[in-house]
Amino acid sequence: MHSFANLDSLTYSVMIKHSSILILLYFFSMFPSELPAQPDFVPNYDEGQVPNYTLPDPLVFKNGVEVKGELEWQQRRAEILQFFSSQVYGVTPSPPLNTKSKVLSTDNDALSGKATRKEIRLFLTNKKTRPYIDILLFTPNQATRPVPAFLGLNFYGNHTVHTAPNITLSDQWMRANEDFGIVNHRATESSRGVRASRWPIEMIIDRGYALATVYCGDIDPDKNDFQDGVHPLFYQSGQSMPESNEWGTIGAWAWGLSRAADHLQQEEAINDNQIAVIGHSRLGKAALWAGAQDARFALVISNNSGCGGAALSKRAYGETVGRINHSFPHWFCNNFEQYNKNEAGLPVDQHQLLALIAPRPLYVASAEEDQWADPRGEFLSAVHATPVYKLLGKEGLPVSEMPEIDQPVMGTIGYHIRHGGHDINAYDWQQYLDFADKHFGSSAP
Ligand code: GTR
Repeated sequence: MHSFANLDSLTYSVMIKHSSILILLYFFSMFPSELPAQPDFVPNYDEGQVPNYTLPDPLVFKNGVEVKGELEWQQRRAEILQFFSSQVYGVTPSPPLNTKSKVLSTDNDALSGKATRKEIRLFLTNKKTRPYIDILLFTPNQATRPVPAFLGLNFYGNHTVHTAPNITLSDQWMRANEDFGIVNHRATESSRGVRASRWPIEMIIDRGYALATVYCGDIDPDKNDFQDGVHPLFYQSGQSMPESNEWGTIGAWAWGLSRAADHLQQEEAINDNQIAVIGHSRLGKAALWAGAQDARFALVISNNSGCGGAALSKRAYGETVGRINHSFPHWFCNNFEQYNKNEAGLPVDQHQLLALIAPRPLYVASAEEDQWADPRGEFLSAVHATPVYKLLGKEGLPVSEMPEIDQPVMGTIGYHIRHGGHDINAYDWQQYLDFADKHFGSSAP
């Protein structure tokens, strides 16, 4: 740090003259992506300031006709899905034909002999180069029949979910995080196991479940370009960016989850009718979108997914559509920008995304201190998806009042708000395991 006494007089006078600019520049350098471009955004955390809004009814067609039975729901469902596809997440292309897989490693004696750990690489083209998707899979050794599985993306590489030294260290671009041993956007040895608290693998295995995870950046690194993930595989000649209605990064992540499911269906240790998709935060948005599009996901879990995930956009509480599109311009399709500061103009809301998952079991979880993700908005979304579950003969969410902290409720839709902040931890997983037991039957050996 310079002291003023060491500066020559010219520098000193320039500094005095421009002191306000310097202070501002210093201030902006502390919050590089936050302040300069959107200085006017102040999140609302006051229930009293939530705008009046009317939620579109999932059981009424765009033309005003009411949905009365299952058949009509299928048509209405297609209408809603079409809107989310072309206006929110962007249209997903169909899978490439040449997916091939290769087992990179197998350890039959993982977790002190409790599990088998495998790494499987899914090649998406005929080449051996990226993009490819590495699946890290743990299956319980004690199982006597195929077991249900949880599948979820991770933020910083498969090697971050467990401390084992022989899990392949990702060499793909990562978000900066020196605390996690990510240096120059690449993982280092010191990042092994840094996210283990989010993946209580032993508990999952002890309960008789398999766990599969994929680094989201294998599918598309989390940055605002569309060059080094899967998007270029689908470009028309001359194209270098998705069109306004084509998939963004969340769309790609959801697609990648489906490709991982393609593989899990081939694994003999796994019951392919019992694959649950799970995700935290931005990856929770991806899990919901994957669950909405791909009915092979027999159970869907959204952990603190917030804006563009489970939370109702029209409440504009915490993170808003304008804010998320500003901070993460690559997550959604460009058409979604029409609703920046215009949530009232949205002909859908996120409860309809949840309704697309009906009648399959769905769990939405919030955290008390995670107001940015709007816990009440996440809860209300589950409430307003419930009529669709009911139409299909399922219970949906069993309550209409928000439960107390750490008091989970579990119908066909489950919900909890736990104490603490934005995270996924062992408490959350315990609820998901209980919820999966409830719907799949216990798998405990
Ligand atoms: C925040 C973002 C949220 C959420 C979160 C996360 O910065 O505003 O929508 O996705 O990141 O993924 O941890």
